[in-house]
Amino acid sequence: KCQLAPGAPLKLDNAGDKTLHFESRPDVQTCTEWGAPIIWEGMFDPRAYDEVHKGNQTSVALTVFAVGRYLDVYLKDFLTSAEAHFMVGLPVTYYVFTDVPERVPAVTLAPGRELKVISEEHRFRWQDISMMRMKTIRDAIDSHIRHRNRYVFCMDVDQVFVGRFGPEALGDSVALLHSHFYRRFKILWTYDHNPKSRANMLEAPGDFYYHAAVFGGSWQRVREITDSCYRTIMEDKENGVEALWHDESHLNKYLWEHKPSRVLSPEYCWDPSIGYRRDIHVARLIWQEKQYDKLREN
Ligand code: 2GW
Ligand code: MN
Repeated sequence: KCQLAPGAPLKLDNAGDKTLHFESRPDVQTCTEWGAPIIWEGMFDPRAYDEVHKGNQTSVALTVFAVGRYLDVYLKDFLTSAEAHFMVGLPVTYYVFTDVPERVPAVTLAPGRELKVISEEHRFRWQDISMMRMKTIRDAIDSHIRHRNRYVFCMDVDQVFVGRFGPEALGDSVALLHSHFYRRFKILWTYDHNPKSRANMLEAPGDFYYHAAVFGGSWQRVREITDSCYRTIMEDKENGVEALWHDESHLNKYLWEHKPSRVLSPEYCWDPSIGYRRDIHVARLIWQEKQYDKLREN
């Protein structure tokens, strides 16, 4: 629908009196069927985005969970690298949810940036640690985020920033293309197909396979996303089922029913073990290795 010739302006972001253009890229899909831009390196002018959002002092929340051993293994690198690459120059509030607040590492933050530690229980099953993030984020939006931050990003902690992750990624509701599936046939996507689960995609062809390691949007939209996913997760629990990929399955179902306004290319969460891909011009955030021997406690 809006796959344009290279160099043609694709979609406009209005930021106050300034208009920001996207360019298309010939080798990749740069727009969804419903008209949302898919952001790839080369499509935007980073300086223009920085200028507008610094001018507006756009405030961004970044939520991250570091429960149990994940804190010691991943949190420090995540936060340190975020200071170097995530929304640099903008006011950012990190919300760290953990059961071991005393072990949160000291990280030097740039002016205007702050870190809040919020207690989170250590749930017995890791699937619940992951899924119950939806409820915890919803509650934190109500108690803290909506008073401070216009936008929210919710991320896994087992990853590290290695390149710019800037305000070009901000939008009303933002979803990420999963780096393992963006070039693969739909039949390989790991949607849930259990008729008993609220996350099932039996009647839905699906648009993309989104990765739950990064999603975001305005606090209002992220509240809706997390509230809805939490409710469908709880319905599944009452029915004694669990979706194939836990919260990620529920998020994919939600995003089928409520299309994101902006989609991030896999550059925004790349798995380096995939190796070289011609269409990946930059890595911004990369997966860390799983250290299951250290991490799986149950
Ligand atoms: C998770 C799995 C096995 C053992 C421990 C944990 C665990 C996760 C934990 O002990 N402590 C903890 O804080 N977490 C948090 O949950 C942490 O923020 C982590 O990044 C997140 C998701 O777990 P993770 O990163 O091990 O799962 P992935 O990388 O396989 O994630 C995908 O699938 C998940 C559902 O199974 C989620 O949807 C996730 O968003 C996806 O990226
Ligand atoms: Mn992860």
